[in-house]
Amino acid sequence: MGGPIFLPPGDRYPLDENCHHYTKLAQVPWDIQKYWHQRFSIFSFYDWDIHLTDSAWFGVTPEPVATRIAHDLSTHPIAKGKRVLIDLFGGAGGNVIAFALSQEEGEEEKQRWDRIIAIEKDQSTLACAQHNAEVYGVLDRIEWVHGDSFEVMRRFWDFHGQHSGQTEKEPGEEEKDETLDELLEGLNPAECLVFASPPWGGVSYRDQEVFDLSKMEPYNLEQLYEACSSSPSSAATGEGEGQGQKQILPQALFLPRQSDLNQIAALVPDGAPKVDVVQYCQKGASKALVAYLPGNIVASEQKNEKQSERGQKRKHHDEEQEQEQGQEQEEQQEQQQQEQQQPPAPELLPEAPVEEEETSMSHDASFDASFDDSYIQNTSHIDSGTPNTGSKNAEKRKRKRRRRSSHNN
Ligand code: MGP
Repeated sequence: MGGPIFLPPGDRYPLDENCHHYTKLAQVPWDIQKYWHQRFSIFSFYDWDIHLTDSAWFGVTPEPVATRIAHDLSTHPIAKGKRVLIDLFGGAGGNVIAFALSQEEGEEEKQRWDRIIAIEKDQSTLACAQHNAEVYGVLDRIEWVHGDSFEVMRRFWDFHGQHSGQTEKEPGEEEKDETLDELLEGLNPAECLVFASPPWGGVSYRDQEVFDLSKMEPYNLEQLYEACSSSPSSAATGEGEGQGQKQILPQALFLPRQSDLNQIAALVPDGAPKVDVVQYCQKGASKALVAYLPGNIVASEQKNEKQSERGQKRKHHDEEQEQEQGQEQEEQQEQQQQEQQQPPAPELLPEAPVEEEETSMSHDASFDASFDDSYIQNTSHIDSGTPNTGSKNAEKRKRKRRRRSSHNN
């Protein structure tokens, strides 16, 4: 494969022979049958033609967990002032769809993220993610990059500080996609936050009592953290923002539930804000933890100006949306009147199938950078089987898309 490629809006990979929508147990390879049985708790819209590659089943985040993480991340202190989310391992879309659906707290209809960039190395998996995002009505909310996320981040730091060069060069790296460069150069690091749900090196992670993150394969914890940091040497010689200091993007890392917390705590520099680690559970058992690691990039004045420009554009966009909403209300009233006269029409994206009752919750553990064994544990509940995508919202999204396509015609 050559260097990473940015897929311009509207461009997508077709589903191929590695992308499957299994409908019968007999079709499912034995090692993923366990996951197939859980398919509706993984994607509540599974029956609406969700596709996965066989290897994606192992790492895909179940929807209630993804929805809860998206909510927690939206409001987490590490995400304060961040508007751009970069998902380093997009996979089949489990997390990125939930991010694209998340809204500003207390402001219904306002997207939490201005931009969401999903990076995925495997073309078939990326095709599944795009297809699945379309099923959930958020395909055009996500910017898709096909390629190695370490190389993408190295190029990000080429524009915003020099990278420490810890990652190896990929063959064909010299064939640079200029549109990707434009995308990366246009990003403001002060607005960016990284989410990473990396491969954990197969299912054998379960056998370890405490998971050694330095041995995680193919990428270990330190490599992930470094990919989100500028090189100390460039910071030391740099001018202005980040002078003398390594720049670090805030990160939310999705890791095995029994990960070694000391290794996570050791990452953050002395004096950095507290690190949060949250265990995400289903049926009372943890599926994974997310480590919320603070960054250190503050917007400069110049960047604030750019932000306010963008804010103006957003405002413009919001006004357009308000107009659309007004139109939508009128349409709804019309529809209600028609419904009183006619039998109900079938929904375009019907109510998701309801799974058997499941109790899900998350345990929160917070600890200081100087972690000492005595962290607090709280519990809160995930509303499993009821993602924040009701059929009402799905229908709204479909209607918007219909209107958009009629605009385009
Ligand atoms: P699991 O290995 O099926 O554990 O993964 P579970 O459900 O406890 O199985 P049991 O047999 O022990 O009961 C649990 C969750 O972890 C999955 O739903 C995924 O969300 C996540 N997960 C598992 N793996 C192997 C990976 C991985 O390699 N990468 C990522 N990012 N997530 C994974």
